[in-house]
Amino acid sequence: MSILYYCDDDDGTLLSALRQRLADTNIIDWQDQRTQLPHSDITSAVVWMPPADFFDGLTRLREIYVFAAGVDQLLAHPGLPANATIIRLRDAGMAQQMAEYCLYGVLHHQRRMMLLRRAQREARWAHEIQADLAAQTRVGILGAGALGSRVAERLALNGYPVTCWSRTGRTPKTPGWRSVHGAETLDAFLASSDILICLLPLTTATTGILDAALFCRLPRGAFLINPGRGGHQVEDELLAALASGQLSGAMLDVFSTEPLPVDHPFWAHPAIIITPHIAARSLVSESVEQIISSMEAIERGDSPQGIVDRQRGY
Ligand code: NDP
Ligand code: OXD
Repeated sequence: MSILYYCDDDDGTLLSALRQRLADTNIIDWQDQRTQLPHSDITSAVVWMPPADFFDGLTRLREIYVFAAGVDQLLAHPGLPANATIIRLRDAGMAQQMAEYCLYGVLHHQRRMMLLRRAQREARWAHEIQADLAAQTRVGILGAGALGSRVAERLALNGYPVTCWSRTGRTPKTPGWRSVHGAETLDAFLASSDILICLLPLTTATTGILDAALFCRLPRGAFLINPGRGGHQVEDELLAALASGQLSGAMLDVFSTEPLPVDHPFWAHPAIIITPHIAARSLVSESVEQIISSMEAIERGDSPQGIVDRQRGY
């Protein structure tokens, strides 16, 4: 078996870990110009953001292992072979980091850090700025998957009332948070989200979900945390919601264009915290073990976890 490899931001660590664990397998680095690709031998690929011509000539490709949780970029790839099975990462060390990221954003808003930092810049002793109690700060999470559910668990431990909204629902395994699902629950869910976190995959159903119509269903002054995908947020409608006070602030990790262009209005906005798509990264050893156990499952004729449903888009 030969595996073709391309992971956009790998400094070599992931490739060597894969080669070490799969010592008997020919792992071909797509970027290695010295390699003559024996295209017809390649049945598997490990990828993250593969270039436009990556799939050219891979007529026998059966499985594509994605070194990420989100597969929206891959599903949009014009050369994606129609019949290959796509297997994505599940958690792989990301859930804990995502929980920390979201906890930081929630604390930032609940403890009024934006206002306190502003007062500090003015050398103003702003004793009147008081935080709400965690128990009074309702958090809504769009998505109850590997990441959303772990974020819910973490925030519930910190005393926030948390509700996750998803397509089919999820039974909480720990106390302190609840799960609702379906379009008919969305209005009530949004109306009781003082802080809204988006951890949905980007699909045709979720593109542009963070728009003016959604923002106006949140309580006035709500705070948005989006580590999902840039395609979820309608940027000018987000700016308008901040300008009107419907939203009091936002913490954004993802953008429709990444890196965020230097002249983008988000950079200088006083109520927006920008992070450069670093909320959670896949950890190498967890990811490699997960990819290998998926390969073994397929070899046994079993169905590995993390198979992407192309129709659903995640
Ligand atoms: P999962 O597939 O495990 O979970 C997705 C959740 O979204 C599920 O609860 C699913 O519901 C729900 N969902 C999907 N479509 C809809 C819809 N149309 N309406 C309502 N609910 C919907 O994904 P993960 O938790 O692993 O990851 C979520 C996303 O986080 C990724 O797709 C990626 O975009 C982003 N991400 C960002 C990172 C970063 O560093 N910024 C790092 C990693 C991921 P159901 O289960 O009922 O179908
Ligand atoms: C992912 C990501 O989807 O890093 O894993 O955004």
